[in-house]
Amino acid sequence: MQVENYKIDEVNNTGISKHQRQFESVAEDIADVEAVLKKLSSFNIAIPSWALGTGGTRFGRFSGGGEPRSLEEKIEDVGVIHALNQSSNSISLHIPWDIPENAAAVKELAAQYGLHFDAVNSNTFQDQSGQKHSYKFGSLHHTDKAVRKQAIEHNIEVIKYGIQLNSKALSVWLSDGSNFPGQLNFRNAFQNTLESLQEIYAALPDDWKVWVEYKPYEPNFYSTTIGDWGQSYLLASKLGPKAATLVDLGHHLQGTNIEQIVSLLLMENKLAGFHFNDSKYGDDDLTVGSINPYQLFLIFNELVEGMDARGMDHATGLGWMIDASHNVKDPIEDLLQSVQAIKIAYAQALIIDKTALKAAQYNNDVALAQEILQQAYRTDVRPLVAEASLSNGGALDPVGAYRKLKIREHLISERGLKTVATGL
Ligand SMILES: [Mn+2]
Repeated sequence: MQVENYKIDEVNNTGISKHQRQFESVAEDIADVEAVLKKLSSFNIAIPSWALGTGGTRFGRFSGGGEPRSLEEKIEDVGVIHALNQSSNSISLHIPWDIPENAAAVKELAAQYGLHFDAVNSNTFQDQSGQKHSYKFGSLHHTDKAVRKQAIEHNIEVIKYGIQLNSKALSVWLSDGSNFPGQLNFRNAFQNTLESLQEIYAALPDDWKVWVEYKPYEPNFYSTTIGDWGQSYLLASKLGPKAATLVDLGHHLQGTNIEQIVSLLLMENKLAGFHFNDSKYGDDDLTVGSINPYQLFLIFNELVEGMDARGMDHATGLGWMIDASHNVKDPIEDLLQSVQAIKIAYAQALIIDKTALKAAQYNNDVALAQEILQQAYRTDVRPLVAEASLSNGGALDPVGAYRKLKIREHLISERGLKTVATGL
């Protein structure tokens, strides 16, 4: 379904005077509000193809109605999200869950919704039917060259799909690791991973990147071969300039200072981008900003500061993507909430008084530095985000508009109550 502009306008009109009051009140105190709005308007976050269905856990899956049954319907759902928030103009495909059988048609369909294709994601953490070798004991790090070769060839095949879709990056996450001490020779496992990635790297087009994701544990519980940013950075450095480290917010042990990691990777030009989600305990894949929005803000503070220091375009300088999936919300509402949370954190980071913060840091005025950061964090920037959305033709309140326009009800009437999307 296509969400017509006039319908969004109708919903916006019911809240426009309240919005204008709130916007003027917050805009008054912001030095260059036009510059902030411009940055917010051009900021987009990619939607992964696997997040459009209700996620499962290892205990079960409770599908909602009207879930997309095909890649085409997933594109349609991202189209709905983008129409409402004007901030989700790309989709990230996971191969083999979403193979574009007819790339030209898929690209054309996406373009009708104003969408393009973000990074493509490979999968060597599951066995697929008909696959010759098993990934039970790993893929790119495997002791058996034949298994590594199969995993390398899969990644090269994913690049080929991506080329047809005008993607520009391959995102690699490996579950390779060990469950018990003694199971693995760490150096061999790392060396095998490096050599495998070198073969994949050699197949990258000139204008492509490979993003190396890390994760401390799960599904392996003793060691993970790319377990932290140091291991990812080491691989990315050895691979070359087209390789960089991908930070997934949920892939850290509790208490890890993610903003410091981000700051240093950015300084070294080795930060590929983000997989946004939130977590309470581990890789919980909860809605962005639902548990720890302050951490998200502190990360965006480092991102804005670090990108400005390098003269980078905030919108295009790094890869921005949501990587969340859970089992209780309507996936479209969840994604709309996640994108809003990201834009709120970004807006808060944009309005930090950076000159004053620098001076406070230089003078070791610890209390003042905290005051400056929290002044921005405690500002209700939602009217700024809404104004940016409005100026692009989006909804003032995307979740509210989604409900008022009864979009899920439409999708259920088109697709049925009992549909299950491919994915986790
Ligand atoms: Mn991820």
